[in-house]
Amino acid sequence: MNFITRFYPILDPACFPNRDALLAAAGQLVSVGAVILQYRNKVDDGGSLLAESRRLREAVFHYRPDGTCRLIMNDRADLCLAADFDGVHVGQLDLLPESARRIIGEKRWLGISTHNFRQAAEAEQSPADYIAIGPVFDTLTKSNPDPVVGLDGVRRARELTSKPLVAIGGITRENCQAVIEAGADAVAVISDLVRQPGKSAEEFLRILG
Ligand code: 3NM
Repeated sequence: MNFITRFYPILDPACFPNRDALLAAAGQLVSVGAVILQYRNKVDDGGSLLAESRRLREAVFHYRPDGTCRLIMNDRADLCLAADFDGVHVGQLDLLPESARRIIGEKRWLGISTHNFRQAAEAEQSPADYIAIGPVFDTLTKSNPDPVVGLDGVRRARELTSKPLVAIGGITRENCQAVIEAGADAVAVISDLVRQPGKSAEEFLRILG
């Protein structure tokens, strides 16, 4: 199966000076052609998270009223439903994929983060729709990141799974093509979008084709 796009932007409020900047970034990403967007908020309480998710959804719908940009909630299957997002992405310390699937149902997307081959092999057997592998390169964005897996890690993960494979961690416009060539279906990006989201997204989309 091919992933819907090679470019998977993630918006994390911790990377932006304020919340208006985050919403503006969402609008820019979507208006230049991003068709998936993950909201990753590791700090706020559930109520604030839900309120911001709804604003994010409105901002995205403003540019894509046809709903063709899929919104993915990080970690929280309950908020995925409450905010009417299109899917949830869980980590190794979040709900098990089976539990997340029970909450979100069959139609919404489920992604899972993996950081080594044992986890990737387990994820292959899980109800996840796609598997993320990382960190591919050094990253300053994630606190306590797992050891870097490198391009070799992407290649080995590719051999382990037939599900769509999303690579994450330290991916930039400079190295993204190599990550795709190593076997990833898509690259997930946080920090290389922050300074100029629209311009950066356009460049990713152009490079990745
Ligand atoms: N997850 P940047 S690495 C959110 O290894 C996240 O699963 C990772 O941010 C993993 O593009 C990471 O700024 C951070 O490096 C990605």
